Amino acid sequence: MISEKVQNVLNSQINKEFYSAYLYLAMSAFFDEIGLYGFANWTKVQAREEIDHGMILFDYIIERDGKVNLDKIDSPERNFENPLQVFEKILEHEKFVTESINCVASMSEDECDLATRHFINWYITEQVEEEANARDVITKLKMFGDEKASLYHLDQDLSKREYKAHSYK
Ligand code: OFO
Repeated sequence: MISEKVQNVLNSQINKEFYSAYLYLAMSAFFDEIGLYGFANWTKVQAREEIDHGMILFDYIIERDGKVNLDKIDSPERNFENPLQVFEKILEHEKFVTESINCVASMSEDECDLATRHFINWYITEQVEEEANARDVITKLKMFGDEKASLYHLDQDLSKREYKAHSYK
């Protein structure tokens, strides 16, 4: 059994993960519209990973005999300008998610819920990777400036990302 406080932060985290999926899908649609199909692929794969993140939390709450509460998912932003601006938004969003995950960790400590504290470590590690991935693309985009050939090559690179189902066990 989990405490109500831990249950609430876990449910709220499910909502954030599904919102993340929506946000990445909106970004993917934008990249598709402007013909950057590799960027569209990368963000679409990320959206699928975000759904996995939400589902892992969903399964965990049930495993701990808690109650899943699914809240409404906000509409994602859709006014995007260019790849650099999108990836800066990604980094900003992932930093926000990292803070939220850290709050789940500290709440589970406050509630002496060591199982949740252990469970959430998977997300803590995942967030380090997600922020680093966004930062990596930002660095490259800043380096290229308006150089179309380099953007084309980066697009080719991002088209190689493949979806692999995430699981924490
Ligand atoms: Fe689920 O990590 Fe991104 O948002």
